[in-house]
Amino acid sequence: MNDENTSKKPANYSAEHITVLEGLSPVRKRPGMYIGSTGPRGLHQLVFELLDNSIDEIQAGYGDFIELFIQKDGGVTVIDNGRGIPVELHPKYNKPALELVLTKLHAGGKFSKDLYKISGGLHGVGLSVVNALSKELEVRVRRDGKTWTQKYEKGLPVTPVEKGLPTDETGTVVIFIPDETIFETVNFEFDTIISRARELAFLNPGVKILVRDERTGEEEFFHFEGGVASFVKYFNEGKTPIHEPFFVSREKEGVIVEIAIQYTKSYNESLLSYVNTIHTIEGGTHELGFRFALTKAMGKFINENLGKDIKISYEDCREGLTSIISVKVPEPQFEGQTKAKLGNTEVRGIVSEILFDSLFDYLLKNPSEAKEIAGKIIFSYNTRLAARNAKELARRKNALDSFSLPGKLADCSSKNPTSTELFIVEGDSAGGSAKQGRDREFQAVLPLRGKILNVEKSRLDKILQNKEIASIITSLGTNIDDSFDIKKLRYDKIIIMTDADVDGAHIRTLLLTFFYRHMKVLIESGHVYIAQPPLFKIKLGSKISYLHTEQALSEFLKAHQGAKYELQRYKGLGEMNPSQLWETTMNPETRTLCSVNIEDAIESDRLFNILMGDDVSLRREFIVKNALTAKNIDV
Ligand code: 0RA
Repeated sequence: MNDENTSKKPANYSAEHITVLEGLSPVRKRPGMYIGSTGPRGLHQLVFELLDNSIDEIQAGYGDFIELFIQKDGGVTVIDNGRGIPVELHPKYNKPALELVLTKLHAGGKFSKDLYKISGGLHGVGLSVVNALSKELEVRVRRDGKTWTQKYEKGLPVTPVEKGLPTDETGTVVIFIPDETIFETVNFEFDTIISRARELAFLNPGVKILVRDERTGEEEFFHFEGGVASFVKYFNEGKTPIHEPFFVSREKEGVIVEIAIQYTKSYNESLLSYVNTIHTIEGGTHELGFRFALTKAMGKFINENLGKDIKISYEDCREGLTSIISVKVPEPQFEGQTKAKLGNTEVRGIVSEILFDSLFDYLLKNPSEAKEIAGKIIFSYNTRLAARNAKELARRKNALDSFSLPGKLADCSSKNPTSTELFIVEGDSAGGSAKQGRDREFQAVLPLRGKILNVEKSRLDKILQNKEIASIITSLGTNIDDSFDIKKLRYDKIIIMTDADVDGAHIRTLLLTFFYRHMKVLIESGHVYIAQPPLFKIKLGSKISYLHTEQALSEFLKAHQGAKYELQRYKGLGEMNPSQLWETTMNPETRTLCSVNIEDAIESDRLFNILMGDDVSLRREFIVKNALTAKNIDV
């Protein structure tokens, strides 16, 4: 960065600082390019350009007031008490600087790139653009003890720069009448002009602006020492604020940041952001920094100073919030549809740092205000969470109610809910055997993935979000909790079929607990069963027997002492082929089923809590002990 590229203008400013690019014919050819349109907006843009020029001069530290008159003849006069536009001859062009400023695009040292410039104007082409689009324009400069005047028509000088009466004041006067051959309308609106004047007065504290409509005698005067803090109060008129505005004005790395915040009892959020006094309706990096810092400061205060432990988001901070953000950036990059979005990435961090520090400090130093604001935010947070939960529940229940059955369900042909059975089978391979071995007329099979085991550490409400559990609920058709309806049950028997090992016991516990907590009636009305696959297959000659317990095995061996036999121990359902599975576990003629009663389920629930606990050895012990303790009730 060179010396000139700072926030101060060179003290000695004269004609040679002015760089000249081109004449004004492009402006008259394509006015829309320079002022947006030739409609009412474009017309008023002429006035705004002049206001911006005078504001820039005052912001540079010269002068303090602007007077604006809408004349009876349809013209407008803008007066300021700045230094006055330089009038010296430019050495290269041999013309007064004043004339160059008015007749050349981009002419105007205060706007050339290497000098710091903060202006909402059209990159400094403002005055010459106004001149180009005016039927008549007169400029008067008071400077160096003298008065200087020059007149133009459609951008061309019709008089030289003329020296007038001596004066000890300084400043610039521009009087213009818009060219009605360019504009669709040349009628200036008082309201449009005063609202921009008011906005500029808020954004440039200290500047005094008088606006008078000579056509009607109406007059408004704006002067706000409070800057954006005054703006926020003005904006909140008619609402009920809950505290005096928070306000910060600081500079960092050449960027000036001014922010005012005031919460009201209204439900709406209003956020106005400005870059170099341009209203950035599309937001940008300054707004991002603002949102981030507001949320962070409020979150830190709520958690560290109010003893909460919550994670708020900007959404929670919006209700009743009115904020004005004004930043002044040396070289703004505007993006977006209407070029009304700030793109400079560095601004995000600058704004957020300044706001976070000052806002957190404010909260600490103003405890009663802080409590009011924080209370509002915590309330919003709770409301948002409750709404989200309700929505999630509704969504979940809807999904569970849905008519579409899970893809993994191999349903039975019969739709008679008093004679059908659903086998809930652990693992895809056992599921495959069960599907092949079943009687598809009345037996349905729903295989569960081992994934269900991973939920052991989850809370039960999390388990409800488990895909496997969801497929059970839709298969049964009953829904859960308050929405449970036994009349919608699609099967008579719900049969849990798991391996006779620790994992099998675990998954069974989980399922029983789930039924107990969310479908209690299903158990109470005796619809839930546990399949009893055999532990052993024993072959004596050509005779095959299946045994379910160790005890049965030793009795069998005692009874057939000395005989030659082949023994197979089943480690899982998957080791049986479909016909064996049918024969031993699924065929109602030969199988053993264990009916689950409410006590079993209560025990499962207790077990579940232990399984959820952190004591690994206790957990292990319980699983092993309870793996096969279900009472055998023949059905
Ligand atoms: C160029 C250079 C200087 C001031 C201005 C332009 C200037 C322009 C306008 C437009 C409306 N009011 C204005 N006031 C000043 C700096 C002159 C110096 O260094 O003395």
